[in-house]
Amino acid sequence: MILTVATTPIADQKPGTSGLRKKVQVFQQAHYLANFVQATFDALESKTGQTLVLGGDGRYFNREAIQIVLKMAAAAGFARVLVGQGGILSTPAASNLIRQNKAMGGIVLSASHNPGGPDGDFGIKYNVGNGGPAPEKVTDAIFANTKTIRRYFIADAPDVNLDAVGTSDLAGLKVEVLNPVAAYEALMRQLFDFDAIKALFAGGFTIRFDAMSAVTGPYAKAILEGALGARQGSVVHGQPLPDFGGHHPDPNLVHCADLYALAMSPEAPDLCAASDGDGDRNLIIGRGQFVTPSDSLAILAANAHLAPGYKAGITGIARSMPTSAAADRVAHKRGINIFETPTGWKYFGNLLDANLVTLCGEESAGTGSNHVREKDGLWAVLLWLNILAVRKQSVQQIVAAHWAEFGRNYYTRHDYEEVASAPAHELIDRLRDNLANLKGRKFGMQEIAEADDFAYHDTVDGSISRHQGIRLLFKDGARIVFRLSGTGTSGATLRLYLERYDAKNFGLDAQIAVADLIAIAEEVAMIRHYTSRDQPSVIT
Ligand code: VG1
Ligand code: CO
Repeated sequence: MILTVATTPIADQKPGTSGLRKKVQVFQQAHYLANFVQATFDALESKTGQTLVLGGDGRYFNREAIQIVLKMAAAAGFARVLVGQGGILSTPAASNLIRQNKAMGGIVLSASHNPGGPDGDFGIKYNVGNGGPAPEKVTDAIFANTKTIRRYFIADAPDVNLDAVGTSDLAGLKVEVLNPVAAYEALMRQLFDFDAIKALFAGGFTIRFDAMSAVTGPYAKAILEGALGARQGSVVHGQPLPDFGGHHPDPNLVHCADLYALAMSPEAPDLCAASDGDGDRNLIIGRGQFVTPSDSLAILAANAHLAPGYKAGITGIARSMPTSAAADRVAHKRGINIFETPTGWKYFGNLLDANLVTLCGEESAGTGSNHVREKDGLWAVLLWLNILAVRKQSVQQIVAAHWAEFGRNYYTRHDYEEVASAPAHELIDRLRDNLANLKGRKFGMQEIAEADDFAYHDTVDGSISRHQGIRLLFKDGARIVFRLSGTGTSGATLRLYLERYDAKNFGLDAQIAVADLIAIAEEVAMIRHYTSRDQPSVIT
């Protein structure tokens, strides 16, 4: 039986760059999740007879949410839902299932790298038929529906058993619970030379992969330890936990401090890696060598042809605007396309679909390719492993050789997390109002050549996305970018991105290399004043 439940619009259900993210308590309010799911279903054309993919990163409230979505999918007329066993699917694995099964779309339950647990965050997003995050046109329609919603539809049926692989019926909906890893592993086998990587491990190569008690554990264990023969125990924190073991599943140098210390120690394995809550981000640290995500994108692009899946070469690279221009140097030298898009994976979808680019990346530890339409943490680790197996060099040697060939883009990001929202917006507004005066301003040896508020013109669909970040572009190619996070769940987070190119000297500490830019950023933006902080909360 299908129930019609009366409801009222619950304010502020605006999907951001990565869907809707809120505190768990917000999602636990009566009708809150159901409102958003109905608003999503109402934004879609005919669902009758269609397939939907469903899964999440296993965080607190995942199982309850899955049951609600299943019963609402039955009420909406979907024919079939593919759901990961235990309600588990990494974001890239969900993207793959949508594509392979020609599903209409998918619902991914995750707040990515945000903490989980009863006091943590929860999130939900809708992905479209190409496997990627819904474009703005769709998220705008969902938001409009959340403003007017008065009812939702839900099947009155018992919960589905999520723990047993198999097919069952839910009020006429076929629910297929499947192994979350199998199809993803098969895809990785097509892209990478598993025999070469196996031989690398057999030869004594060591890895430590920190799954951060999040979704990638089962994937990493099956592929790294199972299929590729990495030593048992190479994957740590491999069991997905609802609260991520109390940790913050963000693979950066702050939340992976232990892994970093190990990588810099005499006991360091050849490769240390980690991924985030939903498995789409990656951290790469070689023995004695941290690889910034921007450099990693450039290095992977320069070497992708060494892996079978990319042996014909890549058509181009896309990077988000705040990501360093290291990838641009590779693209220019190799004569392939390079695109600069706003922050957020959804902007890469059209470029990938049109085959204008093969690889994409963001400075925030996201890298991926045309194999799915999401960033993919484990994929990045496997591509690194394939390259290491072929080149038979260390990570450190590969990075050094890359800088010698292309020069180094010194890069750092400073985050001011959970600051007061109004003054943070004021900081950005003030810069935006001052762009004309900033252009041409001199600071010692430095001069601002261009100052703008980044706008992206999508050449595939013609859409324009404005206000994507304040950019100060200096005469010598250095750059400062200011933007506000779209994924935080309390207050505002100011992100300051700093970059300077050096063709010859590669040995500086990044903070020292951009010290003059840090001072200029403070001078023009009065960060201390507007954030009431005298230093960033996270430096990466
Ligand atoms: C952050 C990152 C951005 C990334 C987004 C989603 O956004 O900066 O690069 O696409 O998170 O990542 P923001 O607006 O907070 O800067 V995640 O791993 O959801 O999946
Ligand atoms: Co993520």
